[in-house]
Amino acid sequence: MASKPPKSDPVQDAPQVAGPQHAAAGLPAVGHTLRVAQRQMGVRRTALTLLSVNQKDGFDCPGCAWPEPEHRHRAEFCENGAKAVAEEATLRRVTPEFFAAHPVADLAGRSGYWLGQQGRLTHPMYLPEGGTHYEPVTWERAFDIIGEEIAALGSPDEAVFYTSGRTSNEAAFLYQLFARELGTNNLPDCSNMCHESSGSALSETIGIGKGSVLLEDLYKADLIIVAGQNPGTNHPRMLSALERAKANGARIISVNPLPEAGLERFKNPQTPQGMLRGAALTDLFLQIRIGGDQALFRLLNKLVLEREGAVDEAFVREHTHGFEEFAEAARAADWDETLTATGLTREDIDKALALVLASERTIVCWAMGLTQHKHSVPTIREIVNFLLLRGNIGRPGAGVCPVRGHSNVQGDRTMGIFERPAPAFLDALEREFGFAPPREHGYDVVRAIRALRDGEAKVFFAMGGNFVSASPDTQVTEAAVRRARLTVHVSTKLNRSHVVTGARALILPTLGRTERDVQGSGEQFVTVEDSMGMVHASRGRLEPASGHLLSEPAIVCRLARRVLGENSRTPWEEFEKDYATIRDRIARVIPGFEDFNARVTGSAGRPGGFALPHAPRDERRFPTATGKANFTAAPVEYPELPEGRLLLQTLRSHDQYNTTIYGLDDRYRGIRGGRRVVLVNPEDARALKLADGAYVDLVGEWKDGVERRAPGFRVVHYPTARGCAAAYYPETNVLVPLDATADTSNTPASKSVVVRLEQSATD
Ligand SMILES: Nc1nc2c(c(=O)[nH]1)N[C@H]1C(S)=C(S)[C@@H](COP(=O)(O)OP(=O)(O)OC[C@H]3O[C@@H](n4cnc5c(=O)[nH]c(N)nc54)[C@H](O)[C@@H]3O)O[C@H]1N2
Ligand SMILES: Nc1nc2c(c(=O)[nH]1)N[C@H]1C(S)=C(S)[C@@H](COP(=O)(O)OP(=O)(O)OC[C@H]3O[C@@H](n4cnc5c(=O)[nH]c(N)nc54)[C@H](O)[C@@H]3O)O[C@H]1N2
Ligand SMILES: [Mo]
Repeated sequence: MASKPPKSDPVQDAPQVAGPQHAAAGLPAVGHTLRVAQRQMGVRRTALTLLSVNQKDGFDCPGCAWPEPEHRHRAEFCENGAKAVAEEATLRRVTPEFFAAHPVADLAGRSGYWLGQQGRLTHPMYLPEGGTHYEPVTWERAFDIIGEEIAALGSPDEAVFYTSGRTSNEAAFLYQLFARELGTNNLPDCSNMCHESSGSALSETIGIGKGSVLLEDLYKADLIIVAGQNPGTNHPRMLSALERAKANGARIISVNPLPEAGLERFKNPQTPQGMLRGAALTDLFLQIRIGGDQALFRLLNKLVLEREGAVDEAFVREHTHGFEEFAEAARAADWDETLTATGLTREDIDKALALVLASERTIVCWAMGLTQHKHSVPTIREIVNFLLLRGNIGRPGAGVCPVRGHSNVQGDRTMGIFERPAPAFLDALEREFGFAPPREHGYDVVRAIRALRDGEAKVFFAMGGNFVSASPDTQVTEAAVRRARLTVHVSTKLNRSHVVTGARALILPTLGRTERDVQGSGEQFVTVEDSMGMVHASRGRLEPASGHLLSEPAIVCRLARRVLGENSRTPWEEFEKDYATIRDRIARVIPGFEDFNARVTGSAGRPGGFALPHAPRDERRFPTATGKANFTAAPVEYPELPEGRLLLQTLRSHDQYNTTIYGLDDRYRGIRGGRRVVLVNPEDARALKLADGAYVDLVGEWKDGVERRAPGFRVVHYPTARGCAAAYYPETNVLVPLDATADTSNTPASKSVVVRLEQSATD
């Protein structure tokens, strides 16, 4: 039996602390997985559901974007994938009766955890202007309301269309087509807060904003550097790949302010010996200060340049541009400055250098620890410099590996979810659909919030996600969203964005990945693209959570018909009926998708999907402005820390999926029963006179002089790098200033927030 959702809230946030663990996965993870899943789904549904995750005839795991190995285990899922599935396949329901019993004002006082635990949304719901409760509404009336508000806008650019990264390729393609036929490029997405810095840095330097390695490259690498990533929690299946790479002789360096259990040792739950002993993964742990990575790679580059014969000169000559300028900047790198910026020792860096020089095939993997700083783009460019120097792009076992978050965030971008679309993409849309797409760039996430705040955007529509909680500067963002005329959320589960609304609001409940999707032409499947550019099908098997749900493609088609009417020549009705007709159009618009339907269903030979082309990886061709891979030479930056302050990173616990909180434990970090904790190095804590267990307010300090405060965090003495602190997102998003973003990519700098810790009034 599935259990009932929690009644009480706020839940007792009383963290208990036991100190960090040194290994991830293994037996406790298996037991934990089954317990969590059964609580939401009951025993039978748990077994049925978990067995079809990531199988060739099953659905793509909504957990993360890590690719599926070719030889899949019968249970190709991980603890956290199972939790993501259980959240969606839960038997709990949020019905019209629930909304009748809970005024919106009451729901706005609940925690995100409580809201999410209530279950799946079952009916379209409407909050009229001045209303106190959401009321059930028909789909037709819902589309009419959106149509009315869009018609009342002064310009289509007063509407914003956000996307989270779970949306399928088919739905994403239709959604951007709809927005552009309406006349706007206002298509912000979660990527703006996530890997935008990777995309910006890579497009400029190698000519394509995606990673250049496939799974088999990891198995061939000599050296894998994992920087700013916590795969034990966020990409658990990556640990199996790292384990296999190690067995083949790879060495692993992890670069992180925190010792993360998953990277230390991995107990593979799919092998008996793995369960018992596990494999040590990290050979060298560089406990870096937050934001020190650019300085580290710059110095490594200098040291490689100084070493006779270490540079791949033929590659540099033939395939790159800008070497001289870069080399000059790198030679000027300064040891002392690097040691200050990184907090590392000379010995650490010498050891790293030895591993770098011993490796013929090097891969660098990274995630949010590198992308969410002011100087993220130059940091990632420096990693590209590092790889180019020794010819480590465009050959087996080597390359750049930004590890994506949401399971289809990369695919959504490929489908055109982007506020700054390439002219060639718009030309292709124009040819195929016979309309003139808008050419002016639209709003990204931060710009969309400013536009809402300033009254320049009035309709906010979200395809999934939890915009209000995921975005920075919570108070500013909430006030901005409340100024909208209309907010609309296509969602599976209740979240805070449904209760912080515009004058009018709609919740449109949709099918999840796990559910059967039947349309006019029969049962449908959708497609997704993983972090390594592999495209494959995803087909749900479960009965939908309610008979009133529409699929995401169906919602877009009906919305487009209602809003665009006679102005659109696009066959929306046909698209809704048969998703294969959407894929036929994708095949004609987006390079790499030729013969899409045949290749993804396997009738053209290889079953289980295909790899998108990647010129640098496949042919060492770099489609940049110079036609070569570009070395770059930005000045080294690192965060400045005033006396008595700490640099706070806002990160994920083991029991959450972004703003979805599964539970209150962070097992690998030894924290249980609460989320309001701040991890502080014991030396720093001593200097600040903060005992373990003391309660503090985190107070943000930024150049705008505005005080941003997150009250009531328990201090945990924890072995993080000196001067650094860590606390969970989204509770700490109140501290991230809207305007504190990465240069070029405009990604909120949510991993380097200067804070002071003040004793809580209640302490
Ligand atoms: N279970 C689960 N899986 C997920 C998610 C989830 O919330 N839960 N989220 C998904 C999404 S959308 C994403 S983007 C990914 C996120 O995956 P991660 O990027 O692994 O997620 P974070 O928890 O933000 O962890 C950031 C890591 O970077 C380190 N770090 C912080 N600052 C620095 C720095 O300056 N330098 C270096 N070298 N390291 C630093 C932190 O200590 C931490 O280990 O995971 C995806 N998968
Ligand atoms: N401070 C700080 N802020 C951050 C980050 C950080 O590290 N620190 N990380 C950033 C990152 S990397 C990201 S990616 C963003 C995440 O930002 P979002 O993607 O906006 O947030 P999520 O929490 O993943 O969205 C969860 C909601 O998605 C809905 N949902 C789930 N599945 C489906 C589905 O199949 N279809 C539809 N339509 N809806 C569905 C559910 O209603 C659920 O409540 O947050 C960013 N914000
Ligand atoms: Mo993300």
